[in-house]
Parts: sequence; C-alpha cells; structure tokens
Amino acid sequence: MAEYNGSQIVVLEGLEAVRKRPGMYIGSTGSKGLHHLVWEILDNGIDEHLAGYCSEINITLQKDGGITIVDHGRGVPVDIHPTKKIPTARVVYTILHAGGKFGNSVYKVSGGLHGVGASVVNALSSHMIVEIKRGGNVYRDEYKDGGHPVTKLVDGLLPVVGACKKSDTGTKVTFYPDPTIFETVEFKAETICKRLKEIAFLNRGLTITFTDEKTGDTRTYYEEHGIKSFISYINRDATPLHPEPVYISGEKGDIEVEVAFQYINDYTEQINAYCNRINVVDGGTLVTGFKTALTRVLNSYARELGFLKEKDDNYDGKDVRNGLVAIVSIKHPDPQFEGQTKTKLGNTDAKVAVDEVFAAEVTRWFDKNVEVLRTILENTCEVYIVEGDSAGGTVKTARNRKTQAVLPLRGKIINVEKATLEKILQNNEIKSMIAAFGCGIGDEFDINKLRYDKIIILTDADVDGGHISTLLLTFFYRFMPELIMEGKVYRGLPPLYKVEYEKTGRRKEKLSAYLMNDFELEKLRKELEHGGRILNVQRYKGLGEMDANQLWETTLDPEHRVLAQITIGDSVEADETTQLLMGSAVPPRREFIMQEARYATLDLQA
Ligand code: 28F
Repeated sequence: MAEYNGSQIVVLEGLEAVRKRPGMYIGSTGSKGLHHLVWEILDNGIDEHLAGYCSEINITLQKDGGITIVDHGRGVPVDIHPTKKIPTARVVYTILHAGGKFGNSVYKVSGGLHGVGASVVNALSSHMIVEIKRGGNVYRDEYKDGGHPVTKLVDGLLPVVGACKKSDTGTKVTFYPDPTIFETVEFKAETICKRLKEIAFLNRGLTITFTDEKTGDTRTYYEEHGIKSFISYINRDATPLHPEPVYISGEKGDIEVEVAFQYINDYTEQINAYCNRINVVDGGTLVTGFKTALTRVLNSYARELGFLKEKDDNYDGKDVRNGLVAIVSIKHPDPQFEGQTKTKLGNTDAKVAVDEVFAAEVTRWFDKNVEVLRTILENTCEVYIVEGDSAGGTVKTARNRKTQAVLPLRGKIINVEKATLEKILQNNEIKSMIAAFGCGIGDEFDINKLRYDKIIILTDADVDGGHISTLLLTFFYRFMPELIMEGKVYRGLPPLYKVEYEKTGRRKEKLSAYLMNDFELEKLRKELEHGGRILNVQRYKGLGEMDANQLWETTLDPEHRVLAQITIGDSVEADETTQLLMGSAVPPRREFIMQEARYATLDLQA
C-alpha cells in the first residue's frame, strides 16, 4: 500500500464524498448510472479527437466484467503537477473536478457536460488501471476500492512499465464498477453500441471499435459524413422528399454550428439537438435559433416564388416543419445547461449563432438547389377538391388556410369518356382544376410545375360521392396520369359514424369516437360487451353534417385524418367503372353499386 501525505488525505475525502452520494454525481446507481461511467471516460478520449490529436478509440468489454477504453491521443501528462506535487495523471484520476476541463484553455470545448470527470469513475470503481503512452514510455497507475492509489511512485513519478515508439501515444483506462455501490455491474453491449454509433455520427472521421470478449463480437463505427449520414440513418425506413440530406455548417465567433436536415413523407417533425456532442433532449436556445431561421427563410422564398400571395399570412413554424427531420449540433466553449435534468441549453449567443449561420448558409444552398426548395415548399401545400358549394364552404372555414386550398366543384364534372376534347376543355370544373394545379395537361403536362404536394378528393360517403370521385379519377387517368403515378392524388376518408358511448369500469365514463366504417363500429360493440354500452350512433350522410370543428378534427387535420392514396390500379378501375356506369346495361351497374358498400349500403336500404 502507498503511504499518503497530507494532500492525499484531502483527495480521498473528496472521493469518499462521491461514494457517499453517487446519485449526485452520476444520476443513479442503476444501469443508467453504471453506463454513465463509460460515457465519462469515453468523453475524455473524444475530447482528444476534438482537439485534433486522436482518430481512433477502442472499447473492450472484458470477460471478468471490466471495461477498457483506449484513445490514441497525446496521453495524459505524467509530469509532476505544479501545485499538487504528484503526477498530473494521478491528479486527473483522484482529484474531484481536476479531469473536468471547464475553464481550461487546453480544450476549446468539452463534452463533459456533467463535468464529473475521471476521478468520479475511479471513486465508484473497485479497481482501476491507467496506462499512458507518452514520449516513448509506457506509464502505469493503479487504484483500488474507490480511488486509493496502489502504485508506488518512483522519484515522485509514475513507474515506467514498458517502451513504445515516440509517435505511439495515448491513454488506456480499465475499470471495474464497484458492486457494493451499483445495483448492477453488468455493462450492456447494446446500450454501449447505440451510443458509439451516435458518437461516430457526431464526430465525423473518428473510428471507434468495439469488442465484446464475452461473445467475441466486434464492431467498427466510422461516419465520413457525420450528421448528414445520421439523418440518412434516422430516415432509413422513411420516404424522403429529396434524395440527399442538406448539410449546413459555419461558425460565429467561437461557436461552431452544424445542421443537417431532410424532409420525409410524414407529418411529424423531429429535431435532435447536440451541444458539444451531448444530446440536449429538451432543446433550448440552439433549437429556437434553428426554427426561427428556417421559418423566416422559407417564408421569404415562398413570397419570392409565389407560393404565398401578398394577401396571405406567413407560414407558421409548424407549417414549414411538416415532415422535417433535423440535427442541430453546436460546439460551445461555455455551455449553460438548464432545467431539472440539465438537458436544455440556455446560452443566448447559441440562438443567435445558429440563426445567423443557418439562415445565411441555407440561403446560399437553396439558391443553388431550387428544385429541393420547391419540393419543400410544395410539401406544405395541398388542395381539396370538394363536392358541392355548401361542403366547400365548411371546408374553407375549417382548413388551415395557409397550407390547404379548396376547389369546390359546382356543377357535375363532365364524363371525359363521352365528350370530345373540345367540350372537355370548355367544362368549367375541368378548367378550374387545370388552372389550380398549374401543371398543364396531355403533352404539355409538367409535374415540376404542380403547385401542390397532394390533391385530395373529398366527397360525401354516398353513391353520388363515389360517382364524382370516379369521374375525377378517370379525368386524371386520361389527361394527367403522372399525377397518379407520382402518388399525388388521394381520397379523403371522412368518418362514417360518430358514436357516443359509456364505459363502466371503476367509474362510469362518457366517451365519443369517430369511426371509419361498419367494421370499426362492430369492433367497438364487441369491446363494450365487457362493460359499457353505446348511447348514440350518428351516421354522417354527407360532409355538410359536420361543423367546421368536427370536419377539421376528423378529415382535414394532417395529424388525424385518413387519406387513401390513389394508385394506378384504382384509376384503371375507375376508368372501367366510368364506362360501366355510363353504359346502358342495367344489371352490371346495379351489381357495382351493391359492391361499393363503403359508399352505398345504407343509401340503398334507405
Ligand atoms: C480513455 C480515456 O482520458 N484521454 C486523455 C488527455 C490528454 C491530455 C490531458 C487527457 C492537463 C492539465 C488536465 C495531453 N497533452 N482517455 C483519456 N487524454 N488529459 S485525458 O490533459 C489533462 C489536463 O490538467 C493532454 C497536452 N495537453 C493535454
């Protein structure tokens, strides 16, 4: 055992405090706190990468329950610390906060959010071994039972246990979490690998290897394109609206800003924020800066390109973030983390930096990539083709007027199967559709000029409604087939029923639900057999029976509505149906109507 001098006793008192209240330093003594130890040591190695001295880190789960982390950075200094009078490396591993690099000019930025550093890991370990390669020597220091050094110093220095090339430098830390402190000391390969993958995305060019000695499993993480690849990874099962994620970077003062984003065919938004590679799950100023800039830039383009007319209000932030998947990553020299869980960034200068850098750089990018810009702006726009003036009026009141246009069909739409081209083009309903879509027809058709991302046919759920949508589909199929092939045409499906019911559980509850069809109604009846009953069933015969609020909730609100995308198969069928419906053979026509139960059943009974 080593003998301690006065200052060493103070040191151990510090580490003893950590052992008394581990939760204060690492959050918990459960699995989460256990893995926190790994992140702490790992962060120190990553800091060497960030400082430009380390391109590879290796992690090994040992068979005996220990974990080894190696970086190929400069190696922790081994000289005698000017004030502590012991080797600097031992200071880093035994003195509270010494490893935390805050306010330390050695590092421009640090990832040690929690700032507790390597000494806390040592304090909570039953055994820790540190090996440092520096200046051609391999140095070693070892600690037991919460940070007590067991290595004898040689002339006040760490013992040299081997030789290496001068150019071969780095730090290797092995530790065994203390089973008397942690509820579990079992590292989870999956948890570690998930984090390693994220770290690789956030540290472009860093290679991380992982070896599990227990299973023989090895993995390598490396992301040449950093957060841009992260977006592709997050969106791997989604349908992107533009092929490549957009990557923006720049700096303002000593704050570095990186943003990557891609829009997908979805209505959700997902913004992941990182400050100094730490996930700030509650966002904060850096996210505000990004959102503000995105909304401002897209509104200004929307006016320039005529998506918004003079009389129109600006798009809301929510409008322009439909389907957005983004990562905002900044490097900040002095991050202020706020909130109960310290997962929200508070620095005002971070908002300004992200706003200014992102706005300036994304504008340059959009100027060169107008196609992507148009795709993004169109993504927010859709047109509802609505049967009848009165339903059209309700839709007009209920919709989001900036992103949802309404085209009410007044008269009956002409049957394109029967009419001459001249007649068809004179038809008012057809004329207004062609004008609204903006993409021409027939040989002149150009899908790039289409002003909407979605064309949504909204009719009553009855025979007439079915008939109108059949005629519309036939028109699209004959004159603008690309619209259907590109998946731009949808049928809006309003609910068929509003049901009020009660559930009798611990207490009686009155509830209501919108149901799409008889199947759902039957399902609810079955459910309620176990406790409850249906009080009232309202069947919507037409859109006109819903007030604006109901219509928004059930049929227009992108978050809740049900749309059926029209396929080319649907429109071929519509085309055949049109011929069938317009023909004079009565029996097949009747058969068709009977089969279209979704639209027809109750009307025929009535
Ligand atoms: C697997 C864990 O902890 N790596 C580390 C360094 C390198 C330096 C350093 C660390 C100096 C004064 C604290 C080297 N040369 N991996 C690690 N690599 N710490 S931790 O310096 C520590 C500071 O107080 C280092 C020149 N400057 C810094």
